[in-house]
Amino acid sequence: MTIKGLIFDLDGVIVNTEHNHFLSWKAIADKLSISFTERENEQLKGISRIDSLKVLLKMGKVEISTNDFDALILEKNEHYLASIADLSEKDILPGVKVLLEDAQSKGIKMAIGSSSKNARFILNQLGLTDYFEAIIDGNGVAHPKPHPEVFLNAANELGLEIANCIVFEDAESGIEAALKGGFYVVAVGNPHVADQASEFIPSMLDFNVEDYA
Ligand code: B16
Ligand code: MG
Repeated sequence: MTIKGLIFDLDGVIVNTEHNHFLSWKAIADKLSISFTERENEQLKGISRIDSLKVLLKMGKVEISTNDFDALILEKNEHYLASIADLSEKDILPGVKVLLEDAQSKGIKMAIGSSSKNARFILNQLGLTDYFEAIIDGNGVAHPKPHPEVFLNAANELGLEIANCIVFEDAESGIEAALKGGFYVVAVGNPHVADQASEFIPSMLDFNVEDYA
């Protein structure tokens, strides 16, 4: 396998904002009296904001009006944005910065493939934007994960074949998306999805780009 490109999911792979997403959805769930724990949150990881609320409502068998749906979507994002307002370089997950530096020095191209509409804000806060030649996020795809569009667009923008790219993911929906797209997928950090990917590593510290050269 000759690696020419690395495509990174954002939340849960580059930065632990998945926990912030969970707490924001938990606040909405509590408001709707829906029982919601980290276990149920696994189903929301990686999917879009709108799809997440649909799944949450289904879990609680709750029906609401379109106006209330839109208001909750806004409320969730305001809660989430307030919780990540102070995000900075110190929040980058272990091993990520070293890998980005290493890959860049070897001429390996890098992209972001995220469902988040806040991806560019987060990357700026972390000071990582310039490492990525392509940033495909929730604002740029018609079909969110588990559809492979986000990763296919990323490979396309990098000008690379799918067979020469590795996707890093932490969520079931993202792994499904990458596999559907024909990518080699490394699951990072989330043991719940370890057996669904091509390979599992506990953290980015365990990934060595030389192993794939
Ligand atoms: P936003 P990723 C995903 O990001 C998160 O995993 C998921 O929990 C979130 O609902 C989704 O982005 C949408 O995020 O509300 O910020 O647009 O893991 O694909 O980087
Ligand atoms: Mg993720």
